[in-house]
Amino acid sequence: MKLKNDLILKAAKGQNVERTPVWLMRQAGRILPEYRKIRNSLSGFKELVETPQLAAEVTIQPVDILKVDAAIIFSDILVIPESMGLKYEMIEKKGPFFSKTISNRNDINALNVSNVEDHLSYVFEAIKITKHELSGRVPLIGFAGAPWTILAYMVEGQGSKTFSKAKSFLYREPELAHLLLNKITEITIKYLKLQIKAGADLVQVFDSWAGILSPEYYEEFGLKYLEIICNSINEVPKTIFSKGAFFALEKMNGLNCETIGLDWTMSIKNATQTFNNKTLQGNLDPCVLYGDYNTIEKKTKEMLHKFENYRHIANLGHGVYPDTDPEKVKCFIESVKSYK
Ligand code: 1CP
Repeated sequence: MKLKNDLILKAAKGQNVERTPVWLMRQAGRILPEYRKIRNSLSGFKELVETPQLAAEVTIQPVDILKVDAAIIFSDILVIPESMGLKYEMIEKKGPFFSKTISNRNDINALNVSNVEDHLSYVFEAIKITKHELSGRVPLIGFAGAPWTILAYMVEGQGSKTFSKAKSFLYREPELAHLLLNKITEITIKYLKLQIKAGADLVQVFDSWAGILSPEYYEEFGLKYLEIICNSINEVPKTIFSKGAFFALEKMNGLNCETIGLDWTMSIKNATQTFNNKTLQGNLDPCVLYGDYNTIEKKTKEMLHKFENYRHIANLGHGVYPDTDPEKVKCFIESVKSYK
């Protein structure tokens, strides 16, 4: 089906656009009362993720309500460890929890990288339904976690401020870490290709914990695998978002991807001088949306001004915080759309 609004695809490919496209990381979720209504009628987050018709419905909500220029499929990066054999629970107000974690070679050998088509069939089904129901209004973004970020959860077993268990695994067992990263990379490539086959128009890889590694370690345990993923996927434009990895931007210029996500700590001036032949995505501080309407409009326009004449997809520098007022989110989106 032909897309009626393909701004984000054009911007990703560096083609001329009549205005900057805009969407928000974590736009499908708790900021919307319409989402909470569906979510509260279910046993939990996982039931929503695993019920394709409902996952499609909450994926489309931000397109209808917020008028963003792209939808992102409602799922989580943690479906990949689960497909490999580590089941996760999503604990209310706390986050993900894995009762089984990875600590030795036997644990890694026991992981399964096949049958992702069956294990995650609910994701592909949700993508097909979403594409059908969007009927070309906006493109659909598929996604996965980056191998390092997925390893971090598989070793740590839950969210953490420092991920010191996961980081210490890299220092204590570098060979096993590479073995695990190779397995995650292999299944992630299959997973992204299946999302594209099901209808994803563009894919984003989230390396949420990139910024806790040293530059040397991020190159060895992070970028190396992002490079393999980028080189293996050529069907649609790819975005790499390495949160906190300001130290790696120069190296990331060499990745075979169209778009690089920037968080709000990264200097736009620095980034526009570092990259060539890439689109940049981001990077308003999510906390700007706690400001009043004038501040949101002013800060958004200042950001757009700094990206002027550069290939750009407007977004926040990380996911929108759950207690953000949807009216403030609309103000951000309107400010991008009305920018001249
Ligand atoms: O109660 C709820 O409804 C659960 C909250 C929630 C939601 C809405 C979680 C738990 N995941 C999601 C959906 C989700 N996760 C999306 C949906 C699409 C969208 O963006 O609108 C996406 C892209 C993700 C990706 C994700 N999950 C990342 C990478 C992006 C990022 O924010 O850095 C990470 C790190 C996760 C793990 C995760 N899932 C949920 C939580 C609370 C966490 C973080 C836990 C931690 O602190 O480590």
